[in-house]
Amino acid sequence: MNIQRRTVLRTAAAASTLALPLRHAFAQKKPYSYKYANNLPVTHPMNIRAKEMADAIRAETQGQVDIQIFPNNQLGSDTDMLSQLRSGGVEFFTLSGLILATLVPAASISGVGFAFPDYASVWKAMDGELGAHIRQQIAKANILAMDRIWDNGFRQITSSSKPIAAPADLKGFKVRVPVSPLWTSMFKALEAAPTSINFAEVYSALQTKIVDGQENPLAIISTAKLYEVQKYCSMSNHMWDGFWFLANKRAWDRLPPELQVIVARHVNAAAIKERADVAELNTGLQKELATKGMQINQPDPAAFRDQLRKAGFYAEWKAKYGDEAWALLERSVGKLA
Ligand code: X2X
Repeated sequence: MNIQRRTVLRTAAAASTLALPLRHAFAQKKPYSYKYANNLPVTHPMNIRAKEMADAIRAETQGQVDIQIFPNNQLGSDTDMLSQLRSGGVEFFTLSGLILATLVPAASISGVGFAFPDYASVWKAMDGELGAHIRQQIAKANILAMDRIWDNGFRQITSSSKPIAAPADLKGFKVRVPVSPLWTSMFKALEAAPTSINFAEVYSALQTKIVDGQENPLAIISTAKLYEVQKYCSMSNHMWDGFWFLANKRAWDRLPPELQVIVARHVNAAAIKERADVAELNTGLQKELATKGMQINQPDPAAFRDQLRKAGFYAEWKAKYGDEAWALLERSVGKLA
């Protein structure tokens, strides 16, 4: 070994010893490496806005909060991800209030069939008293729900066997519903044959004909390519659905208050942008899905709503949620039952 090389090696060794305390200080400046998991394809507006949001948070906190996104059920089904959120295996998770109701029963009230006539009434309720009521109930389960719920959308029924034009078409119809008591109850009241399946399994359940149909907003029917395994799409608008952006409470409390403020601001801002994206997507998607071969029909929602009323659906769920919560819902949408 020549002298020059030895000198270089010695210098390098000295430098790395000196660098140790420095490296430690740097590591302390980036202690919050958090995971955010969700069930949607990367092309869905939720993941597009979430990526921008994570980038903005990283930039504004100078790398102190680094959120890694795990889309598309990479970490498991909604049921798995909910347990991971509770144990701290993931720090953030977006979940439909209706599925969260398996843990926090009050959280499904926003999904009562045909409750919301339009987006104006949705945001009035969810950004107002009804949303605040739900977030309080979620907090009791040691989970923090951020202020602004993200949009999933108004749900439509798809099928591989026939269009759903009237309530009679749902009789005995084998339909996948998410894992949630309200969903099962509603489709039973419509006399369908619902099966609870996590979204992670929906494409293959449709492909292998374990079920004949499912229901989801157009943005999901499109981005999850459900049109490849479904022929008919009935614009039933039978319920509105949204995703609460949830945080593990212990992980959230580890963030210093000034970082919490930054994270919350970006998460809520991303939700507002995502809502606009989904609304815009849904207006153009009927045409696009038709060009992909789907047959789209427009059933009359009144007939389905009457069927739910006759079956005692509204009375049953009003009793479950209680008069107070039901009154909060009716204040935004008018009398339901
Ligand atoms: O599971 C579904 O159908 C989905 C993707 O819409 C929800 O997360 C509720």
